[in-house]
Amino acid sequence: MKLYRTNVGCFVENNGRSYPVPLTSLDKLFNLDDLHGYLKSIVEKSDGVDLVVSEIDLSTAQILAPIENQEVWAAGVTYYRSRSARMEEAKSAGGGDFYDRVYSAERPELFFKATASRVAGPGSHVRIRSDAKWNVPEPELTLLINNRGQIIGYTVGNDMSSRDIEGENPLYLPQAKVYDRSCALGPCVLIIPEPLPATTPIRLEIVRDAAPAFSADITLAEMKRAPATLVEYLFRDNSFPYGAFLMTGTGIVPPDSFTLKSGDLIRITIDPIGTLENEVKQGI
Ligand code: DO4
Ligand code: MG
Repeated sequence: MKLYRTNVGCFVENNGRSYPVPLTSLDKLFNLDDLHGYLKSIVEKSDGVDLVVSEIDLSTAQILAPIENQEVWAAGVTYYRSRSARMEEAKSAGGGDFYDRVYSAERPELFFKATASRVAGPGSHVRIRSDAKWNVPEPELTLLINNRGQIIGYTVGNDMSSRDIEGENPLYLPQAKVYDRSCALGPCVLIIPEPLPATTPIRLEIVRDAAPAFSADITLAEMKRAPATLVEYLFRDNSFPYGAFLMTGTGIVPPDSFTLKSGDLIRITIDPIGTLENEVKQGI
């Protein structure tokens, strides 16, 4: 079941039909005892009944990022490709070794990524920071976790990153990662009681001047760490009264010669969830 946040309230979509959700606060929805059961009951109550056709429906609404008061955190170096790319970019700063060590350490890399005000929704724009020259999107499966530390859903995330700033000195990571519109989430949250299969593909496409500029795929099977372990570390001695989003790291890094430009279109698809599409802007 897919949960959408829109400019006219929340909707649940199931088998191609959408239904308004009476409880419209995500902060409340995410902490329900059984969100999946609640959404299922909305679908079941409405199915087979002649619905009063509402003027408001999902097809005409503006879809927003599925976030209210949740913090967004991110895991890093959870795929071998990310470890190698970071080691290369930090070599001249002498910091490459850290990435190799964190890849195999028991404790994962976790960092603060965004608050709702810094998150772009589907169809809106993400930003490149004005003082960065080498920038990439990072397509990441993103977990939705309730205030009890349970994974209750999944969305598509883009952890926009400035590789030149991050590579200059690992201590610059927060500046490379956290700025206005450095994060995109959406288009919905897939609320399912069971984990996504390891065969789930993540696809990144970058379109420049209406032509493909880069594309790649990976599956969750290549992730080094289990989502539940990442969540366990995030929630250790840390409370999230409204729940949290946790981006699980990127397994796709474009070649070192590639940098994003204003006007590029980033498309990230995780099949059971959907496609998150954002245009890139710099200096706006
Ligand atoms: O260690 C720096 C950030 C890593 C990251 O964001 C990722 O692997 O996705
Ligand atoms: Mg990342």
